[in-house]
Amino acid sequence: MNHSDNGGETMIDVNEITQQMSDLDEAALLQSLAEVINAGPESALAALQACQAGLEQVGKRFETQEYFLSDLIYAGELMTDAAALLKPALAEAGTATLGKLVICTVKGDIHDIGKNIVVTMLGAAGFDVIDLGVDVAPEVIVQTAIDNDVKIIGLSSVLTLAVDSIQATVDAFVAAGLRDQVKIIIGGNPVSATVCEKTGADAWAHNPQDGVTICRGWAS
Ligand code: B12
Repeated sequence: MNHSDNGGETMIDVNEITQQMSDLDEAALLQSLAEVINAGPESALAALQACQAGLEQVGKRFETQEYFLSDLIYAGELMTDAAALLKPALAEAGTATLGKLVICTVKGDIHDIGKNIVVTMLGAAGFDVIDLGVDVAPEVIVQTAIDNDVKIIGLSSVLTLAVDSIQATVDAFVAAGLRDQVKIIIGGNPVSATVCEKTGADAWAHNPQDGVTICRGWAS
C-alpha cells in the first residue's frame, strides 16, 4: 500500500483498500488493514468505509455477471473478517456504544448475505447486535425485543413475497402494544418508500451505511 508522510502523520490510501476489496484480493487487503491498524486507530473508520465501497463494487460486478455467486459469498466473508480486524481500532477511536439492536431476515426468507453485511456494519458502528438469523417468525422478534429491552429492530426481506412477513412483524408489535416503543427499519431488494409506508415500518434503506446512519440517529 502506498503511504505518504505528511509531517509525521501516515496517510492511508483508502482507494487502494476499496480496489482490493473489489478485486477480492484477500492477501493485499489484509496487509493494508494491518498497516491501518499499526498506524493508529484514526484511519480505522475510513478503512471500514473503504471496504464497504469495495463491497458495493463487488455487487455491481455481480450484476454485470463478471462475478459469480461464490464471489459474492466470499466478499461477504472478507467484509466480516475486515470488520473483525478493525473492531478494536474502531473501539479505541472512540466509537460509542450505541446500545442493543435486533436484526433478522423475516419469516419465509432464507437470504442472509446482505443481512450479514448490515450486521457487520452495525456492529462496527458500535451497536450490540442480536442477530436472530433467517426465516424468523414475528412472535420470536417481538419476544426477543421484550426480553432484551431492545428499541431498534432491523428486518431484511430479499424475496418480494416476504414483504408480507414485514407487515406481519409490524402488526405483531402493534398487537403486543409495543409499536410506539420501537423503531423498525427495513431493507432488502423489494423494499421501497412505498413498502415502508404500506407496512407501517419507520424507515427503509438499501445501502447498509444509510441504515447505520438512521439507526445511529435513533440511538442518540
Ligand atoms: C444468493 C441468492 C440465493 C442464495 C442465498 C444464500 C444466502 N445465504 O443468502 C440461495 C441459493 C439459498 C437462494 C435461494 C432462493 N432464492 Co435467491 N438469490 C440469490 C441472489 C443470487 C443474490 C442475493 C444476494 O445475496 N445479493 C447480495 C446482497 C449483498 O444484496 P441484498 O440481499 O440486496 O442486501 C443488500 C441490501 O438490500 C441491504 N439490506 C439487506 N437487508 C437489509 C436490512 C436492513 C435493515 C438494511 C438497512 C439494509 C439491508 O444491504 C445489503 C448489502 O448491501 C439473488 C439474485 C440477485 N441478483 O440479487 C437471488 C434472488 C433474491 N432469489 C430469488 C429466489 C426466487 C430464491 C428462491 C425462492 C429460489 C427457489 N425457487 O428455491 C430461494 C429462496 C428460498 C427462501 N425461502 O428464501 C429471487 C427473488 C425474486 C423475488 N423478487 O422475490 C432472486 C432475485 C433471483 C431472481 N432473479 O429470481 N438465493
